[in-house]
Amino acid sequence: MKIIGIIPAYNEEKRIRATAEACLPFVDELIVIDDGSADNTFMAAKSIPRVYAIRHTINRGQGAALRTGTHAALHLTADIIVHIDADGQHDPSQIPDLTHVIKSNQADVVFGSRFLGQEPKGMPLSRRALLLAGRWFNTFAQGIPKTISDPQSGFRALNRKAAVQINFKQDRMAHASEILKLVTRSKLRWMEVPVTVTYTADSLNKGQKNTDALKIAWQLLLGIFTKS
Ligand SMILES: Nc1nc2c(ncn2[C@@H]2O[C@H](COP(=O)(O)OP(=O)(O)OP(=O)(O)O)[C@@H](O)[C@H]2O)c(=O)[nH]1
Ligand SMILES: [Mg+2]
Repeated sequence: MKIIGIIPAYNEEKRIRATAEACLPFVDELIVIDDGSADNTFMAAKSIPRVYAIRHTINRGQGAALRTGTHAALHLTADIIVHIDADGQHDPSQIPDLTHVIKSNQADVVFGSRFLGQEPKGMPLSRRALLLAGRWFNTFAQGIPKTISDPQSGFRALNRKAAVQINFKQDRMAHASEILKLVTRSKLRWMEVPVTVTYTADSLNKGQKNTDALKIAWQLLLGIFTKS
C-alpha cells in the first residue's frame, strides 16, 4: 500500500527539513505544501531529496493546504494519506501507529489523539482548558461524538476511499473539527490512537494563540449556517 505524507507548512523554513527527513522513512512519498510563506519554506522544502514541494502563492490556511496536498496525493495514487504538521510537534516515528490500523483494515480514518491514555507533556493549562471547551463545542454545536478525545489534532491518516469522500471546505484551522464531523457522520470506520505532542518555547511562540479558538468556533458556526 502506497503511503503518502502531506505536510502543510507556513513560515517553517527553520523546521521543515528536520520534520520532512524524520517522516521519509515512514512514507513512500512526501508532499510539502508551502502555504504562501513569507520566508524560504518553499526553497527549503524543494531542496530535500524525495520531497514534492507545492507552493500556494498566497496564504490560504492549513485546511486549504491539506486540500491541495490531498489532490496531489490522490493523483500520485496514494492508498493511505497521512497529515502531519511541519513544526516538529508531532513525532513522525508514530506514523506507523496510524497507518497500521488502516493497513490491517480496522478503520478507514485514524485520528492521532494527544489525550488518549496520557497527559500531553508541556501543553499549557490554558490550551488544555480550551481543547476541553473545544470538545464540548464539537459535541453540542457540531454533533461530534463526545468520545472523541482530541478536537483539534493535525496528525491523522485516511485511506483513499475516505480521502476521496471527505470533502472538507474549511480553509483555516476549523478544518480539524469539520473533518471529525464529516467522518463521524459518514459510514467510514474511524478510530483514535494515542500520539505525543511536544511544546517548546519556539512552538508556543509561533503556534496558535488562545484567542484563535474563537475564530475556529466562528468559522464552524458560519459553516453550519452556510451548510458547508
Ligand atoms: N498557523 C498557520 N499554520 C499553517 C497555515 N498554513 C499551514 N500551516 C501549518 O499548519 C501546521 C499547524 O500550525 P500551528 O500554527 O502550529 O497550529 P497547531 O499545531 O494546531 O497549534 P499549536 O499547538 O499552537 O502549535 C504547521 O505545520 C503550519 O506550518 C496557516 O495559514 N497558519
Ligand atoms: Mg503547531
